[in-house]
Amino acid sequence: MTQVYNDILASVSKQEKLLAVLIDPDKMLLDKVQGFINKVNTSVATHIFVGGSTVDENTTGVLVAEIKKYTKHPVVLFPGDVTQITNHADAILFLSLISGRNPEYLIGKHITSVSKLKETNLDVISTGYVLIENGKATAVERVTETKPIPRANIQYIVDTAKAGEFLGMKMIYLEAGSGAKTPVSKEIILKVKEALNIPLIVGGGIRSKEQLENAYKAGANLVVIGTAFEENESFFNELKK
Ligand code: 1GP
Repeated sequence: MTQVYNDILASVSKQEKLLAVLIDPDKMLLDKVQGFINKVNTSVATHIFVGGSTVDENTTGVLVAEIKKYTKHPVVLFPGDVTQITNHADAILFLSLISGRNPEYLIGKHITSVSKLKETNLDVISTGYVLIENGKATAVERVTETKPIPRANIQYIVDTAKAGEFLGMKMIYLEAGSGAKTPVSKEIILKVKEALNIPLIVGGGIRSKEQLENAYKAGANLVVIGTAFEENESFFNELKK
């Protein structure tokens, strides 16, 4: 099943802007799902990502099944851990944390996940995950015990992303971290996009329409927003179709 990735490629070739709403299973109550997803459906969002750095086992499957009842948008797992794999979703970002040097998050957990993935029909999308310093420590740093790349080190960020592409990864995700004070800068997005021939995802700390537009203008193909919707669902009104 490669439908989700092929659809992303098709959208990118038509220069369509993609937006994923990120739902953290630990923060979304099941009885709130229908109302929340209705708002997603009437907004410009195109994808729903589900995942978090720390999630209780078995929570993700139940949540994704509930989400799927109310939307036709592709639901993509953005897993912090192997326990978040569920066949109720359409695809999974098979993330390798290429900004870090922790072998568990470069290849270890991937091997552990294979027996589970073989039992699913998920579109497995190899994605180079690049954590960029944003001024405060993030959950990703804490959980993975890795350091982000300093934001001033633009050439190193570009080379890291390009190395991911050369390794055969299908997308690159520039991550400032959930709830980041400052999103990934326009300059970083611009330089990385210039170097890449694969779709570019950008997320972390995007809380306004202006920041969203800035990310697209700089070259992001798909933007991920979580906290802004969690904290204030009226943000959906600004992003109505
Ligand atoms: C986090 O990039 C995502 O992994 C989204 O971040 O919660 O800050 O929108 P926010």
